[in-house]
Amino acid sequence: MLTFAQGHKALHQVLNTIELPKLSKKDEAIFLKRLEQHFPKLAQNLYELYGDHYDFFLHLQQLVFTLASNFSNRKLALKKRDNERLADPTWYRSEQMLGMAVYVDLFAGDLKKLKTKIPYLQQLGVNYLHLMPLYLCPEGDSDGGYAVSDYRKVDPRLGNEKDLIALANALREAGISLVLDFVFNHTSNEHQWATAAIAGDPQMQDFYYFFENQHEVEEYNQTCREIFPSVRRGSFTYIPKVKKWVWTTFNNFQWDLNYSNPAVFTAITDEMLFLANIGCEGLRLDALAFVWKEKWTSCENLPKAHTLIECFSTCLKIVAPSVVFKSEAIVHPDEVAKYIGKEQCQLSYNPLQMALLWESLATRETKLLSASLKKSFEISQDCTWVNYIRCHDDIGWTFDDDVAQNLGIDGQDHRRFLNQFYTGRFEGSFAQGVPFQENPSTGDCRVCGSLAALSGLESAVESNNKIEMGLALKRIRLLNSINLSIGGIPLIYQGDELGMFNDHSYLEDPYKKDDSRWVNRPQITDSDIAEAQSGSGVQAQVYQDLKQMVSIRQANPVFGQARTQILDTYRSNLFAYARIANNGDKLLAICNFSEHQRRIPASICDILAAEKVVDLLTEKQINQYGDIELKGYDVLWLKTE
Ligand code: OTU
Repeated sequence: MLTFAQGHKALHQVLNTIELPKLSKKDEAIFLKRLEQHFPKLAQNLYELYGDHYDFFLHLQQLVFTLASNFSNRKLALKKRDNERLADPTWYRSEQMLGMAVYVDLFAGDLKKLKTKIPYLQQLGVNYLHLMPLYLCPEGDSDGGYAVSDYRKVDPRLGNEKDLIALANALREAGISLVLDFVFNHTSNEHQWATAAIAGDPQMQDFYYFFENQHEVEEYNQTCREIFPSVRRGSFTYIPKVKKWVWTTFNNFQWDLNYSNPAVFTAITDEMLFLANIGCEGLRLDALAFVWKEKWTSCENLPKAHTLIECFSTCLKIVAPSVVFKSEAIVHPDEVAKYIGKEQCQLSYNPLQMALLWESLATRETKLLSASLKKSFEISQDCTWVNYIRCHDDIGWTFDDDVAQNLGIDGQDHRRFLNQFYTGRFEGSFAQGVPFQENPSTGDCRVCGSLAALSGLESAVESNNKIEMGLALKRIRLLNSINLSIGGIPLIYQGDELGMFNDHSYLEDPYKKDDSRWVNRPQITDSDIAEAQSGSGVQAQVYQDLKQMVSIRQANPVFGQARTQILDTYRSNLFAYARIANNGDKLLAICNFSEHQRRIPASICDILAAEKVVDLLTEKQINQYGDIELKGYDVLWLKTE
């Protein structure tokens, strides 16, 4: 272990032995101050990871140099943004926040054209835009861009580096925070590190996990989960050219980086800071659960993965403090929580809530949702959830089996039911999802499909069933209402705001046909947008409902920095929560997950302690005597006048 004082001493030894790149007097003062503040802890953490390397000090020197060069490359406008964010560190907790995730090509065509979509985003109130990976990647299958061949180059099909900078600037001027992917668990097999490794360069082979011995590979396979079992069994791919196995958690062309090598940490830090200097304000940490590996463990969520992420986060604090991390840990809720904190990720996807909203919609029961969120919703006040209903990936049925068990639910059986339900195999299901990665040995599977397809709108329209259409629209509104009000950044996935259906055209594409996640990655045309904005069909209804709720959210600070309390409704179909702001401002949300009318005693409003209570969605006053009545899938947003 290194003490804080030793970390501090190490900093001064480094500064005395390297020459920093030229910085202005003012910048040098800022940089040195930030080093003083953050480096000792960084050195302590790095020592925990790499202290047994004989050349540890050399790596510290290289790291400080990398930090300084990236700081000197940082544009004035971004340094200004750094200061603004340092003065308002929890900006992401504001009620104004509304996110959208889009593929550049599917949403706009290319980066230049995406600029012309800014007014559309603004009309909806979007001020956080996650662009799916847009870096150079293999031409055929690239896992939707998650196999990066060069972090500094833009996929030429989308534009070039200049277009990206221009877009980042335009977004910033429009008040929209850009979020980019930091795909740091793996590179593509076409990255120059990988091609050098294939050519036999031992240093570059050390950037990945190579094994000569199949027996060793099998040992790891015994304890590691298979993520894409229909692609390949086990986690390794044989590379005949070097007669070795390489670690590939995901596809064969996605090579896991070897973070037990300190040179990899420094090299990836350099890439990360390059991305920060493009002008993004958030980095999505892709597949962060897998970044540290140890024999005879699951190689997921290991303590040193957290140390590593803290190291990256500290480097950002030194060079680009306005940039925050978003955790993409789609794992057990207790493990999700461990990535959340000022020291690691300020933002985190909320996969538990996502999965359980769908679970409640299928079962019409809210007990698992309520009990799970009671246990896991509360996180540090410095951080925030990124709430979502759908994303570009599949839905995995993540919840805590012990919480389920206490409610008499068998986790494994229940997951099987949910898969059956959402792939439309369960009788009476409204959903039209598609299975993903069915595991032949375990029978596990996950589900893909758009919001409209999974909530029954697609099948209702196909069968021209008006009643079903009405119900499906209410289900979509219900899910959106929770996403917008429960606390966190609501993140809309491209096309779901327009009620778009599944897109089966991927089956025609040889590079996509085996990956059913493409069913929920539709091309969005101008006429889709026009139809939703001014048409009169179901798509327009989805869009208008959402827009109405967004404007209510953005007009009421109680949707922002307020605590969330999950309430007991003692009604199996009802879900309720309160938002309680420090200034006493309160909101009470009540949702009916059944298609039938339900009642609840109006005394639930006591939490608001007010004489006059109004539903923000209908502007109607609530009679606080007797029962409150909710029609099928109704939502109430109750507030004091
Ligand atoms: C992520 O997802 C991305 O979101 C996927 O689109 C990528 O294919 C993948 O990484 C590889 O880059 O397994 O099914 O616990 O669940 O990181 C999606 C985290 C995934 C994993 C998640 C991964």
